[in-house]
Amino acid sequence: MVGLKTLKKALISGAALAVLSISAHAADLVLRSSDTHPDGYPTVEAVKYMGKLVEERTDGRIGIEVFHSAQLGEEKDTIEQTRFGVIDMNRVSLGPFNNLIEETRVPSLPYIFRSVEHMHKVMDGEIGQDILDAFEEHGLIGLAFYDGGARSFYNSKKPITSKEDLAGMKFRVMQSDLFVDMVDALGANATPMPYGEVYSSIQTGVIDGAENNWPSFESSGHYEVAGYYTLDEHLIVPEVLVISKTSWDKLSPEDQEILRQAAKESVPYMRKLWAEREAASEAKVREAGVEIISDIDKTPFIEAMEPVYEKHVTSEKLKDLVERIRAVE
Ligand code: GTR
Repeated sequence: MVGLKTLKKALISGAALAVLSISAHAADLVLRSSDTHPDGYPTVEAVKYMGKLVEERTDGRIGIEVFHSAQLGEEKDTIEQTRFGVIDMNRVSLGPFNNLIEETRVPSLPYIFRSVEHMHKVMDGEIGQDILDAFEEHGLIGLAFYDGGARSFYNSKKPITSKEDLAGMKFRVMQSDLFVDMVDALGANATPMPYGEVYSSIQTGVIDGAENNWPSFESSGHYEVAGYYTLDEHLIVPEVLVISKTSWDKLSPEDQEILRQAAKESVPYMRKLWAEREAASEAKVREAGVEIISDIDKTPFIEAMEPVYEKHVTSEKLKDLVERIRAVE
């Protein structure tokens, strides 16, 4: 259910959008797409690339404008707005979908993927398609999965070299019950909060740290306030590009196909940018003097996740998805 507050917010942003969208694009129909990341980030560039393809293939009838840097709001709010057609498109992590779409919980499970390559194989195949299909009954069409690398813990207090070191520490997680339980199971305390509040929360000591991949750790500036990064790689959560079903249903089947195809073609482009950005971000963070702890035994972390799987893999459908993912070589 959408609360009144959410609706009001959506309407206000809608009005702001109407003004914002009288902009650079000459296309007859400009689809507005949200992203929390700054301009130049691989996800932002990939959606721009998709827009270029769409514009070319529709002879300029349809374009995409990316509103980066959370200009349209934080992920949880923009997801609601996309569901109600106030925002046309959205590039988000699967995390904030976990409470809404149960299928998204499975690829968000800690240590479900053995590697990024394993994640690619799963999400590029039939399982990925099944998960994309699950968005439709929630007012969204899933277009493509992007990469979000591997997420690890960082903090402002001390080097974490084992699971025991996490005891009692306070970490921000994305707004998903699954991630709250993940951090709790490791003996730490989880604080779900929007991405945009993390920097100041670490700086003022409201939390000790957070967890993310190299590019986000770097681009958000969190590394400036959290000098210890432990590569436990507990999550390899894919990111997703969705379009509002309201916007989708207004398109002809031919144009829908053009969008689907362009989204698909933006994936290898995104992955190339991602690999470059990962390396560049790591270099920048290391140069800034952040202490990187890479020699860490992941086994106790993996073992601690058993109750998290028990609690969140609740239906036969989800159990089946877990098994299918594990069976992918
Ligand atoms: C990033 C991800 C964002 C957002 C952010 C977060 O890695 O790309 O979509 O989910 O993490 O932690 O909120």
